[in-house]
Amino acid sequence: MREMETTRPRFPGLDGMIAVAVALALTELLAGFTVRVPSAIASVGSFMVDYSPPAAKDFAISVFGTADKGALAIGTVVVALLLGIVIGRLAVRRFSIAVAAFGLFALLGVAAALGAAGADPVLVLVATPVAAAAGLGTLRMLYRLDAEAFRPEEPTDGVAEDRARRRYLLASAGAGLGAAAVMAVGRAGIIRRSEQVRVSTGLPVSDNPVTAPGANNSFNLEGLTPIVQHDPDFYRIDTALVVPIVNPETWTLRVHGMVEQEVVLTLDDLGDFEQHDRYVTLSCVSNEVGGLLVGNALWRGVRLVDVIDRAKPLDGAGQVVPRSVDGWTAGFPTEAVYDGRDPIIALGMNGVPLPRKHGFPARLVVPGLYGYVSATKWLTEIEFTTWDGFDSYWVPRGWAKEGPIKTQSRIDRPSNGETVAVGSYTVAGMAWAPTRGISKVECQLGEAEWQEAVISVPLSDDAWVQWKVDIDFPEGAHRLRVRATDGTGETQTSEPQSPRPDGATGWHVVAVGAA
Ligand SMILES: Nc1nc2c(c(=O)[nH]1)N[C@H]1C(S)=C(S)[C@@H](COP(=O)(O)O)O[C@H]1N2
Ligand SMILES: [Mo]
Repeated sequence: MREMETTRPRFPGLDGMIAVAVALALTELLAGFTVRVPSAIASVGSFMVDYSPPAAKDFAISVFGTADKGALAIGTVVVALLLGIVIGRLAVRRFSIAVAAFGLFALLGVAAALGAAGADPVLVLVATPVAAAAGLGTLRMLYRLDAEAFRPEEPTDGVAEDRARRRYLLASAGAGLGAAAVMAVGRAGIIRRSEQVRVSTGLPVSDNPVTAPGANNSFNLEGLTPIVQHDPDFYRIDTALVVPIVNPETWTLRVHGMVEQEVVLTLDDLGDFEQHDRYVTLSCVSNEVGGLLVGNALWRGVRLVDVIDRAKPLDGAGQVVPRSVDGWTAGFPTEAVYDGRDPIIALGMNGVPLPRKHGFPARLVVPGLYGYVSATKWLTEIEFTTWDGFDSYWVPRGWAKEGPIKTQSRIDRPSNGETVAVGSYTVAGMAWAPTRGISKVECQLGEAEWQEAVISVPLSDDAWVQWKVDIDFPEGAHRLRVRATDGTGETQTSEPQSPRPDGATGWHVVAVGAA
């Protein structure tokens, strides 16, 4: 039994794991220095997402939801480390297995990285194999020290063995911790660089949007949502488990498909178009009645129609399909470009270039349509096709093909379950019906008469409003509800419906105690 172990390493799995960590950390470090080498973790992560079964992906999205998608990066690292354990154990017998595995890692890394926007092929071709070679070298070294440390047949006074073990411990711990530190430095570099690049693009920055009259909290009430929401308070929803880092210098927007003239524009080209500022409220179709997946911002950018006029869509091109750098698609009727809602390709949000999580360098904002059919972030393509010719990302997953935003209202204060003092209390909240505007908001305590609320000066018909109304609360437990009427005179339906397939309906109700 003992003889069979001879000079084999005792912890080949651990050795393999550390070796993989070293290789990954090196690619991450390089990616931290230059945007021209994409992060291997991000590339492999997106690769896994692209090639995982849709059900698994939907599951991950529903689990992680709006949470920070650092989860996928961590998941990718964990999977890679587990693979490292397998490689380490297999390669004990034949080192060529490790060579093949790391070679494959390099090949996949190169393939994934070259697919990423803004990658420099030469740098990628050099960097990835170097990282793989470093991983292999680490494995070879650890195997040797490992085997020496636990050589069973050595007649020993204990001293040499102790020294060998210490050497192995130092080498493995050093390589492992070193890899973790290098990876952290790389990550931090990636994030810092992408921020620098974003801020230095010289993209149009609007005059201070929050000084516009009524642009903030018109009523100055505690607990009431501000009218203009700033990142990071602005909700975030997307399928991007790793937030894409787009290099604005190499980014392009291609308008193609059923058009007379294919058009390719750089960010500078877009900067040459006339810039427009629009307050538009964006809502997620998944927003429950009373939910927080809705927000309002000042978007600055180029009118979609100005860009599309250059391409000249053909007759029958009934659908606009905006696609992101990571392949996500929305889809909406071409009519929406011309019917007066005037969608924009936004480059700025609230006076600064689009934050990365909200689609840097460009996204679509189409007033009156839920985000899932319209608001493509990290936009890179606009394709024209027929209405029936394509179903965008969420449509085959059980959501409606058309997604007009429904009129909604929400009570912000008091919050559900809150107890207020007996007597008069100012109830307040938000209401929205993008493109139609809000004409009336009413509140009802129990079965009492509906009371009309005061509405803030609307920033536009596309933007939500704040509302408030003083209500007299007698002692006891109450039910308080709200309903809004849009600019066409239609009151939101009281009929409750869940978000799937085309947006929740019903009146927001909160339970309030008065004492
Ligand atoms: N590239 C991309 N764009 C996307 C999505 C996405 O998953 N990927 N999700 C859409 C959905 S469902 C919504 S509600 C809005 C949310 O935009 P926000 O995160 O800026 O609030 O983005 C839309 N744009
Ligand atoms: Mo959404």
